[in-house]
Amino acid sequence: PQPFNWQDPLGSQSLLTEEEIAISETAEAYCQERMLPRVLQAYRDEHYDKKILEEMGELGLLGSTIKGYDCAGVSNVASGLITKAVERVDSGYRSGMSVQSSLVMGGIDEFGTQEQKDKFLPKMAKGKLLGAFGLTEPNHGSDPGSMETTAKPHPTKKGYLSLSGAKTWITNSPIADVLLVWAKYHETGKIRGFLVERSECPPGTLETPAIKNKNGLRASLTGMIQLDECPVPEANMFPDVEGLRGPFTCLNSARFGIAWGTIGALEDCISRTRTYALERKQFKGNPIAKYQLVQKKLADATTDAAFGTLAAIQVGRLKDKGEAAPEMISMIKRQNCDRALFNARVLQEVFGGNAVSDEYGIGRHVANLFVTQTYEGQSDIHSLILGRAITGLQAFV
Ligand code: TGC
Ligand code: FAD
Repeated sequence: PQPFNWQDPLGSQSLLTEEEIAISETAEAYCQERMLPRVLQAYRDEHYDKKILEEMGELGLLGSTIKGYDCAGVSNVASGLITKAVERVDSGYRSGMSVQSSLVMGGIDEFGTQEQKDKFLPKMAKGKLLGAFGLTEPNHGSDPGSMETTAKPHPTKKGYLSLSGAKTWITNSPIADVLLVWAKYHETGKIRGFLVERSECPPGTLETPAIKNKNGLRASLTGMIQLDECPVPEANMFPDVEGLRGPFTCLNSARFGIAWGTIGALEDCISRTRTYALERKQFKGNPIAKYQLVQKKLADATTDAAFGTLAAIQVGRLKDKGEAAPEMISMIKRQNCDRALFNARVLQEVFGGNAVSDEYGIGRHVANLFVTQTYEGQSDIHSLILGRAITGLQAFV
């Protein structure tokens, strides 16, 4: 038998192709060598270095599953491995990448016109053009179907629509060049997607103030999108998709990514805790790693990380074949976020008073993982999505 490897307890590596292993190694090396040294200060300063997206673009890590348009066209499992490498460093860095890759580039690739794809995707793949995804509103988070943002004919500009409304808690909005805004279209009252280009918006029609003083995800930028009769060319609307199917299709990919990423964050917590517990001595010079209660915490967390990885690989393989039901993605998003948060909180205890120091990294992951459990569908909402699929009964309303 294989010797037990605490870093890959169930041998998930044996399920990967050579190409996937090579991509994972490239992503892990970049993240550990170039991202990790920056994260502590960035988190303290609530700063997001947008050069990170350019660096990721140079390595072909953005929009990685998209075929053509200077994107790598790799498998969903490979993209999951990239996401895991990034979130091993910080959920905020993964957030910036998820929005760019899954939510905006993914949306354009799936629903955009040929002109929209040609115009935006190659520059976004290189991280030269940054995206944001505006679905959540101040009064409508879990229930985006009730959104109030509207797209009406522009009163003075022919061939333009006028977008009005407010989006909140939007990752990357303060720095985004292209904002994918979901709004209700005047002719049908149905939700449609609009590509709002910051450089084309007259002064006062688009504001994207930052939301400051967050106690999680501080290495990621979050803000609002305020639209006041903002003129957007009709050509910037997604041509065919209407209703919530548009944003939720983008969310299927982003939620899949979070299911991978949170396991990366959890693995980092396990590794940091193991190192600390082997070094820290209490009671007659014993390392605290020798005590049964500490070992149980590591055993629980390592088991959840291993199970979470296998589930994510399985859904990734089905996604490549076009066979992944959205409920499968809800299941792994909910489970991996919940177990990562639960275990990270428990492992934090092993650090004693040092858990309070940001130098140890574990508190940052705990604060971040609370956010991952909340955005892209809070865990209880995913319970209701699963409950509906299991019973056939709708519990939301
Ligand atoms: P419901 O009746 O369930 O569905 C309405 C229409 O949408 C279709 N649909 C889907 N299509 C594709 N994929 C999915 N996963 C889909 N889920 C639903 C559905 O077929 C239907 O289509 P049609 O053609 O019949 O109209 O809609 P509902 O209003 O009852 O939905 C309820 C609920 C709770 C499931 C939904 O609203 C929900 O998931 N709420 C959570 C909201 C959410 O996830 N927001 C995310 C905002 S973006 C974000 O957080 C980014 S963070 C990024 C980062 O920084 O990493
Ligand atoms: P609410 O919908 O008010 O929910 C509050 C609580 O009530 C939750 O626990 C929820 O589960 C529960 N609840 C609600 N309805 C029900 C029900 N029917 N039954 C049982 N429980 C219920 N959004 C974007 O569009 N784009 C982004 O880029 C983006 N980035 C984000 C970045 C950060 C840092 C954060 C914090 C959020 C981001 N969001 C983004 C928004 C995020 O998706 C929402 O916060 C999330 O969907 C929850 O909505 P809400 O905050 O309005 O909570």
